[in-house]
Amino acid sequence: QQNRAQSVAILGAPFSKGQKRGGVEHGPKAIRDAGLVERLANHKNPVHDLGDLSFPYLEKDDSFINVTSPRTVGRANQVVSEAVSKAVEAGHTTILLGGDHSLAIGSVKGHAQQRPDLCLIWVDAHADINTPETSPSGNLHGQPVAFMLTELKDKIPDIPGFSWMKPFLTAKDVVYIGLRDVDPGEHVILKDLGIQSFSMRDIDKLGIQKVMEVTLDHLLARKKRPIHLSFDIDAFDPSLAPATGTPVNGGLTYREGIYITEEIHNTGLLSVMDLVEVNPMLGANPEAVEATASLAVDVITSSLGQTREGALAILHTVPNTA
Ligand code: NNH
Ligand code: MN
Ligand code: MN
Ligand code: MN
Repeated sequence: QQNRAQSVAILGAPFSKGQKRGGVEHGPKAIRDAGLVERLANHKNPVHDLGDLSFPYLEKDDSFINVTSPRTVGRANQVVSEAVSKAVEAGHTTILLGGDHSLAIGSVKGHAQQRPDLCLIWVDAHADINTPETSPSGNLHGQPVAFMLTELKDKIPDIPGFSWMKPFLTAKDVVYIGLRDVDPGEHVILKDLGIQSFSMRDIDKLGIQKVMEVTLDHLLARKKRPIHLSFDIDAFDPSLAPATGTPVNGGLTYREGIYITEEIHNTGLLSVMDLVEVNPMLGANPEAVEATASLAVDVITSSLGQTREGALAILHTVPNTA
């Protein structure tokens, strides 16, 4: 329960170069406009919105192998890494608002700088563990986990923009939840490395309660340690989260998604969270965008202790009338 008393820091990362669709750089604004800070107003600890990071855009950034914008993505992740590391060092439970999911490279790396024993829960329709060679798209938002894992060190060539980081995480420290669109190369990697993962089929079969029990047991049974939650909004069913770049049918229900974050909150070990891939330019109408951003807010507040029983800050007694 070591993080219970911690303040919260919010970091915006308006960045989109890890994939090719415009608009996801407006994710942080959409999530703030959906009332994130207001909804955390009765959090028991101070909430600091640290504003948006700014990223240098490099004019000349040729593809490497098939990887698009390697230098721009690498440099942005270096900025993210430093900011997350600083926020964690300052004692904040840190929330990174994306932006596309390539930002997780810097976020998890910066977190690991302060908490090398962290574990990673990746909630996503996709496994994001392509290597530059297996990637069907060349988009770095489909590759962040591959950059982190020591086991894949020899599969990742030296890519311009990434010389500042080395792999730092091992496969047994990662659990996936929500998968339903895994590329062929990713499938082999998940199997070879024996990564614990729960696809939507597994959730259908076991139920979300069992999935969370096994997830937390797998990561925490031997030793309590900080949790990094990397939450891609496309884990949800597109009916709930339409404003995202790569929606895939058959995703999490609202209740499954919130159950995941409630269980993570209840460990008291959430240390850093990414909420990524909200793209306000992709909803069919303003309502679709608002629904997606508002869902993102619910996921964050639930991770920070908003309960369906009513409590965020806990009122211990009912106030008397004077
Ligand atoms: N797997 C595909 C790729 O590598 C799609 C990744 N898209 C995501 N990942 N949104 O979460 O490009
Ligand atoms: Mn993702
Ligand atoms: Mn995804
Ligand atoms: Mn609580």
